[in-house]
Amino acid sequence: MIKLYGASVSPYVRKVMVALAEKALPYEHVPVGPGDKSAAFLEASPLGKIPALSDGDFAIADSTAIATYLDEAYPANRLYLQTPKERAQVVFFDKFGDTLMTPTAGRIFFQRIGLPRFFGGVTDEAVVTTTIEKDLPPILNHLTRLLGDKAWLMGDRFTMADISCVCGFVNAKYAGWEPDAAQYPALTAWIARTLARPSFAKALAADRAMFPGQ
Ligand SMILES: N[C@@H](CCC(=O)N[C@@H](CS)C(=O)NCC(=O)O)C(=O)O
Repeated sequence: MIKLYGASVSPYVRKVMVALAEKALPYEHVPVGPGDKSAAFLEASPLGKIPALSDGDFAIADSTAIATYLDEAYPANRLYLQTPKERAQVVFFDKFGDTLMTPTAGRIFFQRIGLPRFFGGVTDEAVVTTTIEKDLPPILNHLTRLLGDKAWLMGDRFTMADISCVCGFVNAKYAGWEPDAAQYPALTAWIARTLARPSFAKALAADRAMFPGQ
């Protein structure tokens, strides 16, 4: 049985939850936080980061390492696609999501929710304002250009590109920010299309205890 370690509110854990659902793979969810000291988690994630996954005697951490493992081990409904060019493009978007979109939008969540709720800190709205007004627009504009008028980032195929890039928007929405629909009509329609998939609906349902009513 596949075991996924990590709290669902992490965008990187969410990414794996959505991938598992898209591939219709049954799994046990172990909702530990980063730094959990249980032996099974530390074996899968020696640095204590979430997500981590075990599948029988195999264990691995990092959302992309996990997702690429799942895509190779369980090839039905490929999320990274297969031709060299398509795969490279999905990996590009996956990294774009993980290293740019998610961490930048994540600053809003960290300032408004993570810091006060989990670290006893005080929100710095100046950081939130800079993130929204200065840091996010170039990323959103770039993503808008890359999306064009396609249904999904890779055209007519829903892939890890969409999953990875949309995961970061979710936490920002929990913290009260989402891109303006009038300014970014194609982008916001694509986010809504992505979030409407049963795989995302299932992953977001796991967050309800923390964010009731969202
Ligand atoms: N590149 C990693 C990032 C994972 C990550 O940074 N997870 C955060 C939670 S959202 C974490 O575990 N932070 C604790 C730490 O960095 O020690 C992935 O894609 O899985």
